[in-house]
Amino acid sequence: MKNNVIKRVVSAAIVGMMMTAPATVAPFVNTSLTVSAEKVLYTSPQNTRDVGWYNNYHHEIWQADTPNSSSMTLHDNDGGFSTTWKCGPNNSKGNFLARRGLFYDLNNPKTWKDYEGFTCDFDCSWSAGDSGNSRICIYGWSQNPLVEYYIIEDWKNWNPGMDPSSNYKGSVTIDGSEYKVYTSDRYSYTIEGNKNFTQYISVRQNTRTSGTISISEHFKAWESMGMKMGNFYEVAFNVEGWESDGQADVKCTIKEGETTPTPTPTPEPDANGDFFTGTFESGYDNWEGRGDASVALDNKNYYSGNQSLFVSGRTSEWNGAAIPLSTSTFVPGSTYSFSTGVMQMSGSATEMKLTMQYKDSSGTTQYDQVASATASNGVWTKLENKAYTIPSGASDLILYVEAPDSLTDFYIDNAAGSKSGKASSVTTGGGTVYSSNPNPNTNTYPTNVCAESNSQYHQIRFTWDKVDNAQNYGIAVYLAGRWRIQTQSISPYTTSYTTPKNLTPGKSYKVAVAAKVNGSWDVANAIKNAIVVTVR
Ligand SMILES: [Ca+2]
Repeated sequence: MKNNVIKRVVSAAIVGMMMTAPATVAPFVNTSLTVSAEKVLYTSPQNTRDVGWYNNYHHEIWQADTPNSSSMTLHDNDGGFSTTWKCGPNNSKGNFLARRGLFYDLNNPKTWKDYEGFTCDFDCSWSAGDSGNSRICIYGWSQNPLVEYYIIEDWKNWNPGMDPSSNYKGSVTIDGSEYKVYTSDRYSYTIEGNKNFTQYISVRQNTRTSGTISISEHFKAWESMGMKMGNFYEVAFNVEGWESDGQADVKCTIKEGETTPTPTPTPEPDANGDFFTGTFESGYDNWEGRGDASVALDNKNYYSGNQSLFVSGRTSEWNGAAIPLSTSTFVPGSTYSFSTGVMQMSGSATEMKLTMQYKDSSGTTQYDQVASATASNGVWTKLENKAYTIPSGASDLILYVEAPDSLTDFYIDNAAGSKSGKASSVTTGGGTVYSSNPNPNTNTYPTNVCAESNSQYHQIRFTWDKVDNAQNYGIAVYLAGRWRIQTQSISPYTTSYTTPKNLTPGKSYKVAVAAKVNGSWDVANAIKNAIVVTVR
């Protein structure tokens, strides 16, 4: 009687998987596995299942609709097993399942909460052919309500979340990855006979073949989504194939009474709140050319320090400068600040953009805008997004700078990936641009000072050439044997000064224009360049 019940469990699982599974594609070449263990189980068309207890773990191997044989070898030193299955392609509807774990049987008065948590440490090396589909997962049942559940860690070709009849319930982050959660209502064989029941399914987005599965964290998440778990029947590590051939060797320990393991420490930013910075003072800082573009260090244009990264040779708008990012540092679903200074000298303004390239959970490459700004010609410009969330399920992250409307060369400096909320060190308009500042260290006073006297208003307007890095300009007048400051608060963005009206016509003045650079006034050179002007 009990055997019949268990067979129905297996059948229900497989029926669920069969409904929308893809067709057979190609054969699979099997290879052998070597493990040491004491108990070996076989299935064949004449003997389709074997079930029982061994070393306090409950196991089952089962096959259907295949002319071939499969095997399951129970590890002696842990709760794992190895298995080799052949149930496809063969023009069959072959199904296979091998599982081993903790078994509590029907009408167990306890729920999962009474066991104070379940975890599974596992390490599974496995492969499966291109035909059919296959998966490795935590699997089990509970009653009241009647639920068949899956926590799928890795899969090939298809998973139940792809079934159009499944209901997407949301996502949850457990054990360092997003899991997408589905339910699926079914009518089939169950542990209680032919009945309506519901499948609960968590599908890991960053699939893996080893680690610790916080099983009861899924139960908790499911219940928070309204997916109730009742009387606890079973929890097992399961290897499944549908019209597939494959092999697996899983080292596995399922623990009762354990909750979430110690979480893997998330990398912390440095004392400045940065995970990476691109200063280009001593190298490329992991940035590289993207597409046909190449990168080089430049010591004439820079936002800070003495160098920037020069990007040239772009043949498409998406070419630029790129840096690969690790998902263990930039965790999908978490939020960070990304920024850089950019500068281009195409002769006109153009849009500059910071973009995240990534693969989504289905393996499709996506491009997500992080920040964008119009960069004026020859002006260091800030690209910044202080709260950018890495898309959930993303992998293969690449952050890059592009000019979507121009093939211009450009420069980047002060690039940073930082904790969420951190502001860029770049201020648009700052930094050093070579073309307008050929000799920044000696140009500390205005040259080409000119004066124009207005005879209607009896006032004088002074003009001069711009001093790069000027913080202020000032005007001094030589009166009664000494220089007197007229003003020292003229904006560095202005290169002219107009006196008050109604000065005395015919009177002459000696006037000097000075600049404040790096906190000091170069008065001596200003006086050397003083001019004499007469009021009209
Ligand atoms: Ca720099």
